[in-house]
Amino acid sequence: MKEINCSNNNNIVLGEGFASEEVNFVIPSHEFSKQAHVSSLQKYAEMYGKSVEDPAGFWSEIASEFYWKQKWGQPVYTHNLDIRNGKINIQWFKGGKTNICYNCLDRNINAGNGDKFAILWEGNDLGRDATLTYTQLLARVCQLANYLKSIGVGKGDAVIIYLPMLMELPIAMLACARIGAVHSVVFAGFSAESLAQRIVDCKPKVVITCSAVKRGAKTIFLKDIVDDALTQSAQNSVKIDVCLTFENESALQKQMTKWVEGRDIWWQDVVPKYPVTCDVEWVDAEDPLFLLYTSGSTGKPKGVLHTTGGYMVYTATTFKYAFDYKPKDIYWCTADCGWITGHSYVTYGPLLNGATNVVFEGAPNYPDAGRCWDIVDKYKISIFYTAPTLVRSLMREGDEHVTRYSRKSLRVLGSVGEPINPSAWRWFFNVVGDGKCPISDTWWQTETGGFMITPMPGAWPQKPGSATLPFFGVQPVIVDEKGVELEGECSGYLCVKNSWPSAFRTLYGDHERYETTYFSAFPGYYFTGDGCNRDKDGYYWLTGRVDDVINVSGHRIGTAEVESALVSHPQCVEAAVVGVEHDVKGQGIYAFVTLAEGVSYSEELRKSLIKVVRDKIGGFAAPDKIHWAPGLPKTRSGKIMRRILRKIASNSLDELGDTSTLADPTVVDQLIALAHS
Ligand code: 6R9
Repeated sequence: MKEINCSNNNNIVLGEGFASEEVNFVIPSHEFSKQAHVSSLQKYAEMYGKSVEDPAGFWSEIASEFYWKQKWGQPVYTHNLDIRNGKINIQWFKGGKTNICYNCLDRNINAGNGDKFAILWEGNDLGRDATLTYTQLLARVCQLANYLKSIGVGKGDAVIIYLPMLMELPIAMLACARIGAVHSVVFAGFSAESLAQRIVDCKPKVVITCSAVKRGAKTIFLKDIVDDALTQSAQNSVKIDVCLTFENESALQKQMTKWVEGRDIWWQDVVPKYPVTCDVEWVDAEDPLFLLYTSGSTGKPKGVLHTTGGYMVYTATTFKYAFDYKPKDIYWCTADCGWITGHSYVTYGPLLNGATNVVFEGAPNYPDAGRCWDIVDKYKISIFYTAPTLVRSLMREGDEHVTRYSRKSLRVLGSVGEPINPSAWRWFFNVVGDGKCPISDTWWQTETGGFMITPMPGAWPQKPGSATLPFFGVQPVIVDEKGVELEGECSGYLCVKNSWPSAFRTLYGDHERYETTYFSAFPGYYFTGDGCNRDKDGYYWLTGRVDDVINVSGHRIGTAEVESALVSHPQCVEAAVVGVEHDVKGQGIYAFVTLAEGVSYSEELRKSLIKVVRDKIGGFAAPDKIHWAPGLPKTRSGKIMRRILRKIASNSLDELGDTSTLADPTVVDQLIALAHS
């Protein structure tokens, strides 16, 4: 591939933050395009045209490649995305009976791929690894599925999975899917309190965890966190009868793990005793597959609910096209299954395609900054999918950590989680990919289930920093603040018109919140919460969240969640949290904190405020900066003016704007004076 400078004849309007960088096109090589699933913009345009003109026909044809116990009924989909016409509702392939675990495993085995590796597992410590073929994976899934059935878990029951990136994590997800149970994976970096909150919300029949995990040189005692969470949930009247615990012996052995007799069961003591075959529970396409909690603008995390059929068809298809996946590829996504990326593009998308999938337990910079490329060479990885924050942190360590490895197996790179700044894009492209691997910068969300705006490698030129064009069937629109759809080159709020198969169907137990959060701001559309520019070539440039959600290292954190953690500290009376630009994390967390009368600021207090956030949410949500605030800028009606706080946090004092409408304009001067204390 070559990068050509088009800045003279193609001056593209850049997204906020990228304004000083020149935009170049990166043209796919002829050899790459020739072999790609979608080899040209013209071919894409034909397929895209069909997908939006006849979504039912387009998706039915693809869905027919999967196994359905019973074919879906007509119409193929129904939806109402317009709140003015009544309840929001989306259905795809209703009446069809299928099972996603069967389609991931049995279907691929029946097609002759039983001996192909499904999972290549790489442990945290060098030299620890393991593999599972499709046949072996199915056997492990069935044993767990049988065990779960034996303790009374059945169709529609929730199961909480709090596991690190062991093979047992995708095994547990697939076992739930096999018996129609609804998994809810909680990222193993969440605190006991966050885990308890999720347990109380979805009331699982069982919690699945492990003794502990090593990440880098650190051991994290997961079972202790679960014990604490189960005590907290019992205090909220949700008692869990079974805590199935995998002994992760390299981190912590059985004898050292705290135990509650009668409730806690060792995975290794029970699961291997069960048969290696297990009948499939055929479920309706619209039966729930999983719940995944994500952060929103208000305090309580939202249980995003995905159903089976549409999610299956869409994740498989996006995986195939956006990565130009071919059966001989070896694929590695660095995301954790605790986030949506791990659901759709570690577990389901790759396995539905019969791919060989690397699952990595450890930290990507352990024992040193070359670990990723060591893994790439070890397994001859051809598709490598990661987050901009990792790219930026490795970029800082210097090229030699990359160039001392061959990486010649790589052919496609991917990025997700936040906008990738052009300089990180170029480093990823030139240094990691040796200038030959297209980068799929995939824009999507927990709510969307799969890729929405993404390059198709080989089909069209890329522009560093742009997610480029919509995937099949996706109709993005950019609206102004009044909800008026903008045409051509423009800048505004990103919405989506019409549904796509893997759209989330509701927020668990709170359909009203689903409707107000996503479908009320701009009636007739799904509102993504993201700002976006479209350039004159029709390319989309995501500019970040426009709501009160911060994106830290690709993890979504609600400002309200951090604020409520801070104010739970006995010495904090008020807190306002904003995101600020951060070199590695993309955004950092900046907290303005007002203390109780008579309490004075101290380093010790700063640490204890950070600790309270770690305890209530998890380490990844810890504020980067605490700014002591004698008062907060508020309107006369008491609303905190975050706009002003963002400017103070980013030291853009000449952009403070009009402060005269504040109830007390002097607080702004006080805050500026304290900015460097
Ligand atoms: C998949 C995932 C969703 C939010 C989303 C947006 C940001 C994700 C992006 C991106 C620009 C990309 N985001 N991918 N922004 N370019 N390629 O990350 O889901 O955790 O729900 O976050 O992440 O702001 O709204 P989720």
